[in-house]
Amino acid sequence: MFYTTRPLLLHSRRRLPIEARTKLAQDRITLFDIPFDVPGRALSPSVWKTRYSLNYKRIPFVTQWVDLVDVEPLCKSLGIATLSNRRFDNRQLYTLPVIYDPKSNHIVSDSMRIAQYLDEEYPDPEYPPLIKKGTEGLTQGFIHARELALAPVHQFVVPLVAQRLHLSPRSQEYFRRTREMWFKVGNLEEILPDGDTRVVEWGKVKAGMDLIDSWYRAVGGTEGQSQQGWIMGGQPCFSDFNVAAALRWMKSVWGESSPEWSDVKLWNEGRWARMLDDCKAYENGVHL
Ligand SMILES: N[C@@H](CCC(=O)N[C@@H](CS)C(=O)NCC(=O)O)C(=O)O
Repeated sequence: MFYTTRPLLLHSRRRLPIEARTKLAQDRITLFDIPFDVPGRALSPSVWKTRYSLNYKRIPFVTQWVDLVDVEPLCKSLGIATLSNRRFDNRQLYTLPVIYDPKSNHIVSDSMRIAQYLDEEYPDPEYPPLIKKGTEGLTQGFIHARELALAPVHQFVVPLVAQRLHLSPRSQEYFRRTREMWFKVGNLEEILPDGDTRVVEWGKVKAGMDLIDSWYRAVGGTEGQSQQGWIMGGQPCFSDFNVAAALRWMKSVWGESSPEWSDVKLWNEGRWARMLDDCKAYENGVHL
């Protein structure tokens, strides 16, 4: 793998040993991401949370592409893991995003911890905050509730990732095998609902989006009719990027003119299409 193999330490933030530093850019942050065959290569929803975060704060970074199947060895070699108890096959699941920041010589994993790290190291007012001080717990609660609300969409997206988006052959095999284990099916296509089940399950996706929409409508007043696009009011924050990253993933995998996206973009008075449009401003990086 990239770096010397060290004993596994489960940290979500640590200083990088000296011998590993020389292999990474020293003039800007490195963001580790998984390459897919989509324009721009970046598709992973969790890594998009960090892309949006870095771009929103206008912090320059470079992407280091890591095959999906190499995420675990990379993280082990860096001595970094997400502190989640998510497991596959009784094993710790190693995930991206991970960043390396030469400014502090820290390596940080997990999109929420990265956002907190960026706010500490690149503070307000020079850099806009991702998570306002004092709202860390609320943000974590929002993210958890958002994940539960959108859980029904996975069955409509994950099989299509395997069918349409080509990873390297090793990663393609890994993606199918791990997701079949995750959903407890022999073949990933089994989870894609059809017929009457599809109607019922699609209704659950709509109910999830309606629930999230109700949180946005509550912003800024008691009327429940707010048209403001961001959950904290005037400016976007990490919670918004969490929603936008999920939407972006759905739209990229289904395709702009798919029946699925054609539905979603009309739901909730077009809120979701508008949100993705507004987030376009944070899609491209800052170049030195
Ligand atoms: N809570 C984590 C979740 C990260 C996550 O699930 N990342 C996926 C990519 S979207 C991953 O790296 N999966 C590795 C694998 O499936 O082996 C975060 O937001 O950082």
